[in-house]
Amino acid sequence: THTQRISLDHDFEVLYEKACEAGIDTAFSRAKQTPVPCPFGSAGVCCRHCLEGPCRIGLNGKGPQEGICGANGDTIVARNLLTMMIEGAAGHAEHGRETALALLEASEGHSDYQIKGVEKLYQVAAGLGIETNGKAVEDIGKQVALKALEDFQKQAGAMNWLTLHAQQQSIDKWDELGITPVNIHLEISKAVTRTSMGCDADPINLLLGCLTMGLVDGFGGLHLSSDLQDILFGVPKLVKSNFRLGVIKKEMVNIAVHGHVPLLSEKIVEWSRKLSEEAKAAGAAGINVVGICCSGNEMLMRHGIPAASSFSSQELVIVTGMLEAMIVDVQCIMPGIQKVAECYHTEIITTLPYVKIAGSTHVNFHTDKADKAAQDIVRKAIANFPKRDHQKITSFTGTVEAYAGFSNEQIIEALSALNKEDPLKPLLDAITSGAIRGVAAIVGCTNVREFQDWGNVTVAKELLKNNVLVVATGCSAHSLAKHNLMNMQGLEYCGESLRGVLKAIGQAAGLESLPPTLHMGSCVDNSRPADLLTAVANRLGVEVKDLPAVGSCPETHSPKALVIGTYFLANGVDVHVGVNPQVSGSQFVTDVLCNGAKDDGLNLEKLFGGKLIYEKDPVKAAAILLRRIEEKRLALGL
Ligand code: BF8
Ligand code: SF4
Repeated sequence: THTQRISLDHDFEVLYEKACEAGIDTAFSRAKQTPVPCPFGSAGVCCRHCLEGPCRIGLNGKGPQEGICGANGDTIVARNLLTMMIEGAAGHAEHGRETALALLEASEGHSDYQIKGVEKLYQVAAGLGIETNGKAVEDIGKQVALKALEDFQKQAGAMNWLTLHAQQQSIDKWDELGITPVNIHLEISKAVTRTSMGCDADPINLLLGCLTMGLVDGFGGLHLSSDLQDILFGVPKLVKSNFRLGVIKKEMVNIAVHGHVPLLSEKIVEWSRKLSEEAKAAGAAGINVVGICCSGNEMLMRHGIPAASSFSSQELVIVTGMLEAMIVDVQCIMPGIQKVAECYHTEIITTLPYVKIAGSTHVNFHTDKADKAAQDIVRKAIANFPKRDHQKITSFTGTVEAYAGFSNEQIIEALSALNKEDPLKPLLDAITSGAIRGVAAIVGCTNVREFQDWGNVTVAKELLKNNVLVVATGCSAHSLAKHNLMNMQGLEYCGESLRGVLKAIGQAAGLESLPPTLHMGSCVDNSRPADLLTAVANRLGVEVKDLPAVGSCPETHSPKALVIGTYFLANGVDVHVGVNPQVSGSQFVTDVLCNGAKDDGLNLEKLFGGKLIYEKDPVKAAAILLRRIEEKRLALGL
């Protein structure tokens, strides 16, 4: 029955049952043990910012309406929201900082990495105003890395990466509101201070602080990471690969890469290829790397590595009994993987000094010893191959083909086949003529409490049917790919005029068609749809907020998804979340975030042009998004 189902992906249902029968706990079974989340936390009214508390505001006006210090529900809800924003932005900022350091070290020649994306390097350098004439690549790389690191330490002005990517009208608006970030660490530290006991108690001011975190995340996390990764590893190009559990091969040494920062995964992929003879000597047919979460997306985008799982089913991948090692770096790694791994021969290998799991193997990773670390790890996986328990293996044969690698550079290249001088024109024509009604980015997670893939896939299909161009990133891209929305079979879900446009562009570029949805990468790669929107807006001579464009995160799980959404909100793009954003305890905060421009009082739509839409039902959500797209078309005179 439907209530027992956990995923639209049948393979995971098989594994979930297998785990339950074997008495192995996973997130899905743990979620069933606490069927109802705490109502106070869910409403955002629980405060534990000091030792007089924890305090909580009574729900529906019953019980205490202030904490001991006098903080009311509006303040507590806004402050808790900001705390989530900080957490999300900090993760992406660390990602950016590590990548910047890696670029610096590569440029200085004391690292195992080299600059592969030379063209992107020149482009970013030019945008930053760095003189490139007559300079060596390493020299330019160093200047770019230093500019990036400056965004963690400058004390005045605006972040370099913000000026590099934002529209001037937006910058003016952010300046006027006093929310433009100066440097990433400064803003995170300031935000932590303002959320602490006895500091900011003005809910409006706290919500503006959320928007600053959105900008820190968007520019210091997403754009900075994508740009520098493209410089180090090359800009993604069209690739074809596979999704679903059939990508795990019984005869191979299977290694899963899981997490976010692709520095180590790049080396794992490289050394898996180089050490395949050693795997053969151990009785395997070779080495097979598969992806989980965003490290998976990164390896898919640049190397065509197949993907095994998104966030919510990560533990179940181990239950196949065929995984020799799961290599994790940072973020969205469930601690639960270790206990599941202990029921099999799988070795969990943590790699960062600040992300360890008790009981797991730790191999310390640093850029100057990356080759050595990757070799050690791949050899550990090979050594585990003979330890498999053949009684415990469940293998799958089904895979689903998917196209990926849709960087903006790749999209523009495809469009150039239609119009060499003005590549964006065919896309603009399709939007203005109405063949494409608008653009939607379906982003973010899968969530254990949601029926996996269903929200993501349903929103996508509804939008496609109504001729909206859909791009995807993160775990939602896994959902769409697994259900044929990134291969030609899925074209049947597209409305006729959208299908016509996809075919015209695809065929000019030498394909049968573009796939129904375009995989743009990991979660930090939400910079890519943002850049696409900026390019389209600039070309049309309007602001991003004016475009018929929306973002949707149907199966939200992570604070990172919330802060990415906030970045889009600061740019005036409507953002849908399908999971409770935990602000219902304050009508005031809910109104500011979710009310329309015509409503009384101050709200996001009035200030920026877009609003937060919370709707659990994906069909209803898509209908709201379509309405918003049509409203924006009308305002543009389309
Ligand atoms: O950064 S989509 S569940 S894995 S948070 Fe996490 Fe959400 Fe997946 Fe990638 Ni993004
Ligand atoms: Fe209670 Fe105020 Fe302390 Fe929060 S900061 S726990 S509301 S006393």
